[in-house]
Amino acid sequence: MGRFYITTPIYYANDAPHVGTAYTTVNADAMARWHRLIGDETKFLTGTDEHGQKVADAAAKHDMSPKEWTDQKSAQFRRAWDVLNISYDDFIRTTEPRHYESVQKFLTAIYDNGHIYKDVYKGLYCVSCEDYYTTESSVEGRCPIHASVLVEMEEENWFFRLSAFEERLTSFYNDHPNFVTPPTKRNEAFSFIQGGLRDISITRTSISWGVPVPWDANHVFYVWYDALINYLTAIGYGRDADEVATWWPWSHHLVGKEIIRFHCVWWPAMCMAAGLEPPAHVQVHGWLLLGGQKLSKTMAASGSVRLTDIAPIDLTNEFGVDPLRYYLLRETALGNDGDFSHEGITQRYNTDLANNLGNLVARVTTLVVSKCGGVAPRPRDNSPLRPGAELALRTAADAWNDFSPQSALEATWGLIGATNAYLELHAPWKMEQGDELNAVLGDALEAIRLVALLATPAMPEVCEAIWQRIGLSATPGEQLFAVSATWGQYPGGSIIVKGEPLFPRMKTAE
Ligand code: ME8
Repeated sequence: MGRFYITTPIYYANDAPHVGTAYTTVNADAMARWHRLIGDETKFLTGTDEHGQKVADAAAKHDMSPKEWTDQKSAQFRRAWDVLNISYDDFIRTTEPRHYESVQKFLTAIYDNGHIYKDVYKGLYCVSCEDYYTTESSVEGRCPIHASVLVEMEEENWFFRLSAFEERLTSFYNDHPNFVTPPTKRNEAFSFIQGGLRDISITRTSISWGVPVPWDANHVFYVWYDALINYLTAIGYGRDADEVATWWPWSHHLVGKEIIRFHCVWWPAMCMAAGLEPPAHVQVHGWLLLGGQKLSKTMAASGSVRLTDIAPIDLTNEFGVDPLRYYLLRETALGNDGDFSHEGITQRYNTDLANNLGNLVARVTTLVVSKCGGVAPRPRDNSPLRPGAELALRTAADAWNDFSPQSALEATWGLIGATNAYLELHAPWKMEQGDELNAVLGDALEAIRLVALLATPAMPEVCEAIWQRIGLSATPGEQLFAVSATWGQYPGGSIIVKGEPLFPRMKTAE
């Protein structure tokens, strides 16, 4: 047992939560839940990024002050994450006093260490990225990510001497081969460093919506510079050195692939410059892309066509919270791009949830009611299902530990498939009452108990409901995995009542 500090990017408070931001947040939540299950002391941080020109522009467009606007927007994020059953321990807003204090102390440390100087900056700026581009890195004067026209900017700014950290970053990457995962994304980050680093401007005079620079009243910090520090604010940087020492060595940042440079190059260099170790690990994920598939009726009715227009809440209304969480975790390996579609969710729902999991639970509980008088039998120590279940437990646990929810769920569904096949083989529905029938059903009940334990980080409510269905009064998410994940603990003897289907089948989209 150890510690685990997991963070999501803090989302810009200029927009509403959407499927993309839900994807990251659900993945981080499943990781946090897994680590709590294995007994790690866990801290899960998410929040909103509330400074910068993009947010100031959005507020102005809505005739609001930036503060009013971000109050409203951050509340919207909290609501969405509450609906998705996100178990965050802290929700940070970069407009909070605690953040101002940490940012000012952190950047003053870098300044005092001689890594910040003043110069004039001239360049092409993308407001959506809140980042500068060079003529070479732009695409005919447009942003390579947003395709928007870049704006020529010239400012006197404070600069961070990033170029001075090339060698230290190179050694750091060589000494910490798993600093960034998956390896393809690590190589991408490393090639940024090998390509040569330029100093970066870290303050602005053109806007006032930001954290004031303590040593120069005319400047505010550039939004990315203040934003990255949120990961330290939340563990007390500048206020509680013990808390920083408790959590920082166990830090894991989960981020989308478009912000690799900030998290895997700038951020470790900033930490080094401030006299701190870089974070322990950055896990990069790919993008969900909206394929050319038909949209659901809800989506069509709201006129949505872009992924960033799809509200997670519309999807939970249609599919339920846990099925959406399952789809987001199961469909795409973390690190790859994935396709998001209404058909995809419907298919996962009908196949994996209704046919495989739902059907298994329904079959077994119905048989216990009809053939065993509702009294659950016990599993056998030497059950033929046991070796497969033990393998699934090991494989899924390794995958969860390895930030691979897709593989963890694949292994879990492997056990569901094996249990359904075991039932087909023995056909308990044709058996008379007696030891053989009890043995088959007891084994299947134990497999169901273990499946729900393994799937609880992904589907906490459904898994709790499954344990109730099989007569267990405890909650799978509150167990200690090492204690609960051994074959044969299903006690038997409980009274089982047949319930409503866990996953009523969905109609496929016409
Ligand atoms: O970048 N697929 O905030 P942001 C998967 N404030 N993930 C997606 C996605 C998609 N189509 N679209 C967005 C910022 N995301 C900064 C971060 S951190 C110190 C500051 C997710 O609101 C993904 O995690 O633009 C991506 O990195 C994040 O949303 C960007 O959110």
